[in-house]
Order: sequence, then structure tokens, then C-alpha cells
Amino acid sequence: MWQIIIPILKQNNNFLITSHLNPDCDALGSELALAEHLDRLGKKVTIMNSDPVPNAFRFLDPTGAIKKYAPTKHAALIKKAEVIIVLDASGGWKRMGRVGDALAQAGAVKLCIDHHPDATNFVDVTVVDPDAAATGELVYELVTAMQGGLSATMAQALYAAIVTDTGNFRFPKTSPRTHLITAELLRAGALPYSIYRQLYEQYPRQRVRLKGHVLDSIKVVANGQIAYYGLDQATLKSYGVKTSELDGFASLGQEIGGVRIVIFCLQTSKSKVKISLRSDGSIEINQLALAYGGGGHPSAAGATVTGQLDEILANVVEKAKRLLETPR
Ligand SMILES: [Mn+2]
Repeated sequence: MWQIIIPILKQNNNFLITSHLNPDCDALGSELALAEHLDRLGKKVTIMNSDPVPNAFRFLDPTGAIKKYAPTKHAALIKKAEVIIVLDASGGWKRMGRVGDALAQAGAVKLCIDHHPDATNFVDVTVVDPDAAATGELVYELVTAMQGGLSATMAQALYAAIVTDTGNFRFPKTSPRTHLITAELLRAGALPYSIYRQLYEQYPRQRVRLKGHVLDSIKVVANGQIAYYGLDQATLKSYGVKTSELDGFASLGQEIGGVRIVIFCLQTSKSKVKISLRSDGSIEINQLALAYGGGGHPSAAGATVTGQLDEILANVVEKAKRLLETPR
């Protein structure tokens, strides 16, 4: 799987690593671990995303290694890169936001390592494995395939990537492979208790209160098979919570018994709505995301569209109803 990528990593010296908008722990942890691996090989590595590291995930990057893209400031750096590595973000440069526009024009060799089954024709070389539960698993396997060592910080970054992308080892992609990799990460110094505490027990009080509001607002239709809810910027503002702090909100509806599809629509700006979709595994929800120009996994997918929150939410609910009625 890695035989094409390894020589590219060995033969070049200037690397730029990037990932998707609104980066999650899998994106950030994979970036940090791969960057440290390349750094240990004596390479020059820059991690650059369009969005900053969310406050909740700063513990992964205490030295601030991950740069927030600024067009004029970083033009020369991008030009110098010999290899651009896209992590956790197949589907196209638009998933990377503004930095994606710049990287698409760059002359570097472009690689994509991901576990999303989306389009990869925007890069030169890909390793996409939809069976992997997280991109972090793939980065672990790449490092191991190169006989690279794992520092405690790399282990922590990859553990955080895997624990979050598997929903604490409960999502369907969680496999023996996931647990074997995780075992090695624990051996290398990842501390489950402290990472759990950092990830799930450090929320600002406002976010916990907003979660209560959202739980209270969940509506259920189609004989209890579809749960849906929306969140607008005015509500976020009134609670004092940022868009980047809503990790996990998309799955809140799954707590209700009998629900097969969860729809969470978030107004991200005046005219943009982010659609997050979850399924219980009995229905492939990524086909619904595709209809809105997005993508993802069969049980977790999403898209960002232009329009008004209420209209889009109603529209997605209708499409989801039809999806449930489609004979399998
Ligand atoms: Mn991922």
C-alpha cells in the first residue's frame, strides 16, 4: 500500500501537510504525527490549514506547530514545497478551503492519505483505505512501514485521532486493526485517561448549556426513524459558543431509540448551512450527502450548501424520508 509514497517521502526535503476545514482530531492528530515523523527523518515540514486549531484541541499542539494559512505570508512557503500531503480530506481542494485554492496551483507532487471513499483525482498519488477507522490508523501504518519510531507526542496525537473518529471505539469501522494499533500507541506513551479528560471533560459551561438547548429542540418524524435539529448563529451567539466547538452535536439525535437517520443543520454564516448526517448503519447516508455536493461515510456524512437554515433543514428531512421509503 505504501510502496509508491515511501520513495517520495525519502527523496524530497520540503513538505507541506494540510487537511480539511473545521479540522477535527483525526485531521490534526494525523498532521502532527506525520509531521514529527518527517521531522525525525530530517525533513522540513510545515502544517498549514485554512482554519485555526480549535481551542478544545490545542492540547494536541502545545507548541503551535500548525499554521493558519495567510495568502501573502505563506505564498513563498507553498512555492518551496516539493510535496504536499493532504490528510483526511479526499473529495477535492474545496474541502481545504482557501489554502486549497493556493495548493491546487502549486507545482509540488500531491499526495492524499485518507479513509473517506471520496474522489481523489485532484492529487497525483493516493492511499485511500475506507476500511480504516481513522486517517490516524493509516499514518501509524505509514510510520511503521518506514520503520519510524513513535514518540509519546506522536502516540498521543494518533490516539486522539483514532479515539475521536471511532466515537470512543463504538462506530462500525472500529476493528481488530484499530485496537492493535491503539495497543501500540499505549505502549508508546499515549495516556487514555488524560486524553479522554482533555477531549470530553474540559468544555466551557456555555457549551454544556447549549447542548441542553439542542437536546431539547430535537424533533422526530417518520415513525421515530428520523431525528432532526438545527442551530443558527444567533443562538450560538446568545450562548457564547463558537461553530468550532460543536464537535459531537451531530450525533446527539442517535441517543434516541429507533432513530435510523440524524440530521443536524448548522448555519455557519449568513447564507451557508452545514448539513451533518448520521445513520445507525442500516442505511447509507453518504448518498444523501452526495445529493448536496458533499460526501463521507455510509454512517457519517455531510455537506455545506448555500441557503437558509429552516428551508434546508426541511429539504433534507424530505429527502431523508424518501430515502427511507426507497426499497433496498
Ligand atoms: Mn477522519
